[in-house]
Order: sequence, then C-alpha cells, then structure tokens
Amino acid sequence: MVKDIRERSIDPASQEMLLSIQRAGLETAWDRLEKQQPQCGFGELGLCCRNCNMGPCRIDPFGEGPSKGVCGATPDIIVARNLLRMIAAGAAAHSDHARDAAHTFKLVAAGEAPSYQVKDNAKMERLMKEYGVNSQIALAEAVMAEFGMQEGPIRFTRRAPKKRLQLWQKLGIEPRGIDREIVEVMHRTHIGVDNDYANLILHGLRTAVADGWGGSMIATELQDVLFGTPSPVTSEANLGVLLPNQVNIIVHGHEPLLSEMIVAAAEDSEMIELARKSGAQGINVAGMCCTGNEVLMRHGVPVAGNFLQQELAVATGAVEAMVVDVQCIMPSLGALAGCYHTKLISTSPKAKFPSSTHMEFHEEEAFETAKAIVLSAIQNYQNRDPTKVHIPAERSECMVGFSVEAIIGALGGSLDPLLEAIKGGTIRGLAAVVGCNNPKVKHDFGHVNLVKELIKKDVLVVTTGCNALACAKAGLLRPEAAELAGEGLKGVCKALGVPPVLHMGSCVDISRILVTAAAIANALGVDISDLPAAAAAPEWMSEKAVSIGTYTVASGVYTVLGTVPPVLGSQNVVDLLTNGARDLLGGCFAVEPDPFKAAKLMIDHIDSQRRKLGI
Ligand code: XCC
Ligand code: SF4
Repeated sequence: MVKDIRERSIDPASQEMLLSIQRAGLETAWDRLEKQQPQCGFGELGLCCRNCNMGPCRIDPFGEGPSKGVCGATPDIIVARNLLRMIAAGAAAHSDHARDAAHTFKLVAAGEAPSYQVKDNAKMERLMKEYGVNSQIALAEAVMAEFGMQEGPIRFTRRAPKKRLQLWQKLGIEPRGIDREIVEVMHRTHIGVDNDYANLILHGLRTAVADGWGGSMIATELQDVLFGTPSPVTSEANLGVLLPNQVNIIVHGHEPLLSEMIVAAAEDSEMIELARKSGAQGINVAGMCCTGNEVLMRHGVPVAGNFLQQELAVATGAVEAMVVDVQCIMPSLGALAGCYHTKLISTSPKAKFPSSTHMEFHEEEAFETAKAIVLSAIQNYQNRDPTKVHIPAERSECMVGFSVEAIIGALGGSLDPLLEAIKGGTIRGLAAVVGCNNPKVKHDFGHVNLVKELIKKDVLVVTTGCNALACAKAGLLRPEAAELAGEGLKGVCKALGVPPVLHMGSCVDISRILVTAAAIANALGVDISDLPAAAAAPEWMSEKAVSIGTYTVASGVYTVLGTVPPVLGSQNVVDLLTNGARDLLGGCFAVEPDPFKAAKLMIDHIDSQRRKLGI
C-alpha cells in the first residue's frame, strides 16, 4: 500500500527517499510508529508504574478500574515519578557527554591525548578566572569535580542573573552537584520514598538546572576550548550533500570528540590518495543530528539531515560508513545498513548496536582510530551497488555558528544594538526554537512553520539541534531569509548581514542560549523571566528534551511543547507545570501541537512581557 508520503514529511528530499524506501520494501520509524498503533493509553498519560515488583501497576483514567497502585501510589505520584525519571535520563545524557569532554580536556592538560589541542586559549583563560584556578590541569580537575560534588555550588549557576539564583535558593532547587541530583531522582522515585508530587517536581527542576547550567554548559565550554568557539560559516544541508562519486562518511550522534577526528582524518592526504586509488574522487564527510551541528558550525562540514533522516541517508545507497557515538542513533540502522553496502560503525564503549562493526574510540589514540575508520569506509567504496544509489538533489545553503561571542561580534562588540532594537520594538522579542523530530508530527512541519511565523512577526529566533537543521534545510538560515521577516527584524538582519534565525549549535549548546538570556537580563537589570522571550520544542521526543524544557522553565522561560508529554494522567501535575510554575518561577509549560497557534501563544507572551517592562 502506498502511503501518502506528503503526510510524513514536508521536506522534498525526505519525501523522495520515503518513496524509494517504500518501493524497496523496507521500513522506517514512520512505518514502525504505524505498527505501534494504538499506543498504550496508560503510557501516554504517564499512568503506568514499574518501579517495583508488586507492579506493574496502572491507573484507570476513566475511574472505573484501580485508582491506586499496589503500594497506594496515586496518579499524581506515578505521573510525577515517571516525569522525574525522564528528566534524570536527559540530564544524565547531557552531563555524561560533558564528563567525556572534561575527561578529554584533562588528558590534554596532562599531555596524554596528543590528537587534541587547546584551540581557544582566550576562552580557557576566562574559564580559569571563573573557576579561580591558574593552570589548565587545575581547571580540568575543578570542572570534573562538579559532577561528584556534594554541596555545590555548580560554578556556572553563578552566570544566572542574581534574582534567578536567589529564587532557586529560596525554593531549595539550587543544584549541589550534577551526579548527586540525578542519583537523588533515582532514590526519590524508588518505591516508598518521595510521595508528594510537588516535592518531586521541585527536585526535577533542580536536576534539570544541574543539566542546563551544569552539564550542558560544561560540554559547550570545554568543546569550544578544545575545538574552537564557533563563528559564522556558510555550508549546506540536506541529503543532497552526499556525493555520487566520493566516499561518503556520515558522522552521527553527539560528541565532537569523535567527529572532529573523523573530519581531520578525512582531510589527511594519505587517506585522500587511498580513496582515489579505490576509484572515488575524494572523501566526503557529512554530519547528522547534533554531532552534525558540532562539525557544521566549527568547520562548515555539510549536514545530511536531522533525526528522522538517519534511515533515509542509509537508503541513499551512497553511504560507505555511518559512524556513530552516542544518543539519538536508531537501533534500526544496522539491519537497514545490511540491505545496502553501508557499514554501521559504533565507536563508544557505552553504545553498541545490532549488526554494527565496533571500532572503539579512545582519546589517547583518537586520530589513529579515526584513520582506521576512514580507511574502512574507503575500502567499502568498491562494494557500493550503483543500481541502488539514489541521492535526492536537495541541498540548501545555510549560515551557521552563532556562538554568544559571534553574536556579540556581529553586533559590533556589545549587546547594546540588540537591546536598543528590542527596546525600540524593531525586534519584538526573542524565541528559542529547539529540539528533535518525532514521527508523530509531520517531519519538519512544526519546526519550519513555527519559526516562519515568529520571524514574520519580528521575533528573532535562535535555534539548536534538529530544529536548527530543519531551518537549514528550509533556507531559513540564509541572510536572504530576512525577506521572510517582518519589517523591523528584516532591517536589523540586513544591516548586520545575518539571517533572522541564528544557529547556535547542538542541543548542549542551549546553554549558549541561557548565557545570552542572562546577559540580556543583566544588561536590562531584570530577571530572565522578565524578558520578552519564549521557547519552543515543536517536535520533541527525547528524554533530553524533557530535561531541557524543564531547565528553561526553571530559568523563567515560557516554553511551548509541540508533542504532549506523558503527564496528562495527573491534573495536579499538569496544573503545576502549566500554571503553578508561572507563580513560582515566572516561566511555565504550554502544550500546542499546531505551530501557528504555538507562535501566537509565544507572541502573546512576548507582548505581555513588553507591556510589563514598559517598552
Ligand atoms: Fe536528538 Fe541532538 Fe533531539 Fe535531535 S534534537 S533528536 S535529542 S539530535 Ni537535541
Ligand atoms: Fe505499583 Fe507502587 Fe510498585 Fe509502582 S511502586 S509498581 S505503583 S506498587
């Protein structure tokens, strides 16, 4: 049966690949989502609990069946506990990624990771000052200590505006140590521990803050030190960046520790020579998901697509190696790669996959391993079956790499011009639009339409993650996209030569957005919750996104989700997240699947903030 592919994605390249996959009789996440229908109603509402072996327990949302678990847990307790465990997993993912970056940084400081060097000395010096240490190794140790710290404070929480920090302290949600908060989630959600939904959610906020102003921020800062702080660079996005006559290597996952080395190895003259000898014209590295964002913004490495395009990329039949590390890598890839000549190469001891070739990556001999991986891709080129190759033509130009430093640079050295534009109303406000793809939402539909609506109404958009890649593919990251913006925003973008949607990086780089928000709030002498700003994740799916949404709310930002989180089983939890949080934190969640309505919610919020500020 031929599905209407246009219902699955708005991206022409993805539509083309979905058709070709369907003709080949293969399946993707979209097909598997269909096979999952109807999805478990208890799960959707957050009303099932497997936290002990008296269960599994589930609550009947219609009030006819059981209203409590065997232990007596109510819907409020079960929903809150499940939500907390999602936050913990998301915070753990970002923070464990940060730990790897810190570990590498420490090895570099000790001279034990010769493949890496410090690329941004100035940033390292600033960090040393911030931590009050005076050597690279002391900085490495101070950063690593943040994970296992027992009493805090986590250094970067001091970057938050004073009022925000004081609020966290007053509410008892100032994080004490990154790992500590995550462990405490696991403890408090164990049977018979914290059975007060509000108390649970407060700890969820604390854990998420330890991610945003801790783990994620550490990852961003140390990656900048090691690989360079991004500055604007032009590149291309979408499956058309794969090249018919070259050895195509996709780097997919999250940690630039790996992808940086693959990029370097692919530029090695010996490797290029070998590729030519094997009949290819060269080696083409392309990114996917957040590791794609990392090498895109630092090196202009083109990016093949976002989360839902990983299977589509393999199905082009033109990928010699899909090299993966951690996070957002579908376990379906190995079997799919087996239908083509593609080698799925796993590299992290933390992440092995069915039917993958495991080539484990260690910092001490990173470049050598990267070369071995590139070599195996080259050797695989001869196995490519030309009759199976199908590369869509689409590739869009994009300007990326707007770190905080780069934004200030583009503004001529200070945030003042931006503040003036906001105060004067030429820029109505700021929106952070971020997050995943989810086959429950038409691929890229939520992302692209929400962003377009916002810029049309003079809201400057900052973006990361898979939203950034959706925008890149849709041409919204080109300076010319200013034409799609309202008159005020258009003028500012044209004067500065920047797009109306600023690519700030990968998902850990949402920490850059926090730093920007804090700087603007400080400059205006207000808290983040007073800013004419809002956030959204139109197509989110991952637990990391739950942690992100929670720390943006904890930071005082109104945050609109495009897919419904599994909390509707508890009206009390819903009220707390969508209402109570506003009084407590100045920021709260809203859920709105329709991107046009979501834009309106965000703009209404921005306008009411403007009125309160008297601008
Ligand atoms: Fe993953 Fe970061 Fe989500 Fe994309 S946006 S699907 S988490 S790659 Ni972070
Ligand atoms: Fe059931 Fe309570 Fe055990 Fe959860 S913790 S499975 S609700 S008995």
